[in-house]
Amino acid sequence: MEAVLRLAATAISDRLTLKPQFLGGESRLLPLKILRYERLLSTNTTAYRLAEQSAPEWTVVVADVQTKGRGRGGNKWASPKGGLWFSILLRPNLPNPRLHLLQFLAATATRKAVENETALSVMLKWPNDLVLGNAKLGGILVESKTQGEKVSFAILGIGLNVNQGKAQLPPGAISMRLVSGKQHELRALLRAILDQIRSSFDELDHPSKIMHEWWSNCIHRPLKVQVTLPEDTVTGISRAVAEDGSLIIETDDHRIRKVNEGSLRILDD
Ligand code: BT5
Repeated sequence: MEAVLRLAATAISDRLTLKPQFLGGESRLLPLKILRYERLLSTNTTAYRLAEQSAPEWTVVVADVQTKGRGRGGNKWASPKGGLWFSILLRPNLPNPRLHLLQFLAATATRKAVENETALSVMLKWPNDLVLGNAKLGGILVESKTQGEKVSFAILGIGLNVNQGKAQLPPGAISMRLVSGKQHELRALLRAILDQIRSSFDELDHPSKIMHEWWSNCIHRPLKVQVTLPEDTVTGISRAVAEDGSLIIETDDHRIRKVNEGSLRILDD
């Protein structure tokens, strides 16, 4: 870890985003610091470490390759060259129970940015997937440190398969290049996603708007799904997402179940 952190990072831009943000009534550009590394264990780990060392909000850590990229609950995240792997350090003014909103906001922002940049139609799958066709294009991992009732900082990690070939993708995954037939520019994509996240950031004050927008682009709305929980499996029609981020499923015997974790599989075609 130490060795990785000692690798020189290249600041590719201090002020990448062009949209002015309002802060304390004064319109000004919040600086965005992007640190690019050739190789890291995980951009989330490095961003977390920087947050603990008081790095400012909107520090972005990008790596060409992650050797220990991770997903939820200890899942591995394959991160070879050709994908976009990055983490944003945020200090949102959020109570802990609202932290999930970041993930849903980021999914919508990423979906829009990818669509604008590439014309590919990306859909969302509960809870944290970006999908293209019916394969996984990317995922989001939010990690955080809390202080009392509040989020002290959050690390918003986003991984997207961009230019990898089939051999570099795990089963069930897809890259943009495999669908578009084109090589995509990672830097332009990163810029578009960061811009989109920054311009929608104020929506954190409007949970229903975030969840509504996410649900409008959900691929299993309303399809038959199976959610595997640590000690249970729930099967039924996915009917909605609640404001607390959980998925509402109508089971075969017409009962309503609310699930707030687990892996989802779509059963309908
Ligand atoms: C996720 O986890 O989907 C969140 C992935 C977040 C990755 C980013 S990259 C930047 C930042 N730094 C990190 O270390 N992480 C974040 P989850 O829902 O748990 O899905 C993980 C599962 O997706 C794995 O168990 C595999 O089945 C599958 N998978 C692994 N690598 C993949 C890839 N490159 N593309 C598509 N699916 C993959």
